[in-house]
Amino acid sequence: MNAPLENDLYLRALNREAVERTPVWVMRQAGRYLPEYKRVRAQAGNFMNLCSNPELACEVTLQPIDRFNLDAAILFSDILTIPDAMGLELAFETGEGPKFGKPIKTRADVDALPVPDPNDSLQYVMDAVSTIRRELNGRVPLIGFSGSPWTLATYMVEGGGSKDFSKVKGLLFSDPKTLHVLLEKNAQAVTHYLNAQVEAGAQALMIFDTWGGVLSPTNYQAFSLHYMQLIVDGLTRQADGRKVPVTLFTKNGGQWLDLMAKTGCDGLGVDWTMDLADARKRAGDTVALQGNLDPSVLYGSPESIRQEVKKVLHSYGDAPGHVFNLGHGIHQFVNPEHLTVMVEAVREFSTK
Ligand code: 1CP
Repeated sequence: MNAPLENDLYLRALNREAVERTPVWVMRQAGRYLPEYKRVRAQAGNFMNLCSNPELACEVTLQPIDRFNLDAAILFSDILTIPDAMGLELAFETGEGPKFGKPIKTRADVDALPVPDPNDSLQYVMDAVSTIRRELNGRVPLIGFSGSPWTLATYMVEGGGSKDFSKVKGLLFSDPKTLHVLLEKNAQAVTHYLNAQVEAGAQALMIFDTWGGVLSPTNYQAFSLHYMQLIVDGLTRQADGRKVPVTLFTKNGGQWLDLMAKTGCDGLGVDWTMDLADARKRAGDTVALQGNLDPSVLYGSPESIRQEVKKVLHSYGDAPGHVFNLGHGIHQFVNPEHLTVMVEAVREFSTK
């Protein structure tokens, strides 16, 4: 039996219920800007060892909760665990981004891809989820996550990170049918994976569509949003007698918040390129909004961080349904004490 939840501000805000203060967590809150993370990462030897060791993954998940008293924990893992489980051979070289030993090159590669059973080749992720949930002991809810089918496909086809997405866009415009087959498999894999995370103890879900914003409007709908819709339709939305809220985040997707809200998700992540008042107008009133401080604000002085936090809270206003976050992941070179300033400012300025 898991302990009852002591702090459910995050879940209530996603449900657009009134809250005493605005909950706050940070994308990439566990990571290289924290000296305590770097120590555990060095102990693990490499990034995948860290992800696949439930005790170490649990330890780094809890580090930012202990240090900053955040209102939600996020599973320490990566979106690229799924393509790795499909056989693409993920590796993280030191100082470099992710690389696949066997990227997708041909239609035959796509046809040969298995849809992984999450309780087999991804069992290590589920073990991390259940370990973290137990160790959290009800302090704050645990967010499970995955990449969107399109964002996963960009890495699978490019073979790693990319600036121009030439290979995956080349495929989109030369052989869209093959890309659709790949996206369909990714959508199935993500749906099973997220449902298994809920089964293992995740209390909320987030889908990262980091690269949806590089698509044209019609292609965004056909190649990214459509597949996120399939996932939302297939997710377990209730666990332990509580709703399991789902948040969708398309970076650079502000212009599509209305379409994203129509998927039936509970929350939308907003990056810093759109004001939250405008985001609310566009998204309508059926979803909560998460965001959206520019991550670079944390390079500024404590006083300017406080002012910028105030602006974000003010742009959202007094209505319920706001989860404070950065507009994208925290940068590697940020001083962790500046994050303390941010979190304390959110508490101070949003307390009712
Ligand atoms: O060497 C290291 O320690 C690796 C750095 C690192 C970390 C800390 C990577 C490699 N992944 C992670 C953890 C991670 N990744 C989390 C953990 C939980 C938390 O937020 O604290 C999450 C949610 C992710 C998700 C992720 N991975 C995304 C989507 C969110 C986003 O930031 O846009 C993406 C695009 C990735 C791919 C990835 N993994 C790692 C890197 C450096 C990258 C980006 C590669 C690129 O440049 O495209």
